[in-house]
Amino acid sequence: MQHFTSITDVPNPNALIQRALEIKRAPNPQSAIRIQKSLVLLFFNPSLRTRLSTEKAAQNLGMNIITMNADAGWKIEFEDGTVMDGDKAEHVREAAGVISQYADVIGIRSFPTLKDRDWDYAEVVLNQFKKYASVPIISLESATLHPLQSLADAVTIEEFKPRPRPKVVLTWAPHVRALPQAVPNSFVEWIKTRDVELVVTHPLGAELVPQFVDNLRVEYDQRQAFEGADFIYAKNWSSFSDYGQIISPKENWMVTPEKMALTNAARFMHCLPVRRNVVVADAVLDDPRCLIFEQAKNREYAAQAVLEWICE
Ligand code: SN0
Repeated sequence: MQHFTSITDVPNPNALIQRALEIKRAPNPQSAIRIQKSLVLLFFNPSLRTRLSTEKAAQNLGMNIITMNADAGWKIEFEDGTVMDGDKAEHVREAAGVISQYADVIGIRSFPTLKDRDWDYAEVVLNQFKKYASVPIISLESATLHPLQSLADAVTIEEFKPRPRPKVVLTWAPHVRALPQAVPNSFVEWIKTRDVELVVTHPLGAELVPQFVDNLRVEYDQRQAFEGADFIYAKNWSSFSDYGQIISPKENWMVTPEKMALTNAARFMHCLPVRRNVVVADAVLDDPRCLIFEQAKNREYAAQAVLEWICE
């Protein structure tokens, strides 16, 4: 069965990027595809863009959409072979099996614990749904990846690149809370397949999982990394090695106008939500070169391209 949980599920990522751009150029053609199928979106965590853009994309395709916050249902047991005498009322075998009776496609958002690295990186929630649902699964951000975001980001870079092989810099930025590594893992996984010069910059201790960054240039000096950049993509993530811990470098890693001045008039990108004046200064976000709304808009086309492909 065809799922969408990582770029590795997609035989031709470039075709998906081009299709999203095509939908954007002609969103309502006469021949618009209508898909008479039901999509159930299940959220174990908060969402604004993912929920709205995926619902909108499904509506554009004429799909039937049912969205549910997981905490409105019974608490789900994900381990096989357990004695269910605790607080969890329903096993994922039944939950996934039942949702499959109503859904032709299931979208799931499930953030990491940031406590148990092996459990998080085993993608237990997503994989148990894959195992026990009888329909395709779409990731709405899992413990370790956020492919719908990265597809939209790839679309945005394709759309706004000022030269054939732009320099794209993924920069770690400060935050007050411990955040997942899903967005940076996924960004690297997608963008390293594009024709770009990709540089990752972060302080010591913020190293990403080696499997995603192999062969990539990692720069510990943020200013050096910014030089000549066409895109600055900022994101905080918590430590992978000291798992789930907040990283507090001595230098200030916030993206400022002064740092942006080192770039090749770079376009600023962030997946949102963003903490103003912690991750990035107001002046960078409010600058016309900032692409946050374009990224958010492209989430709709990315989701539509994925739904079309999954429902083929
Ligand atoms: C999530 C993350 O993975 O970092 C979702 C990003 C699309 N972000 C947060 O949880 C931010 C929470 C905060 O308190 O700022």
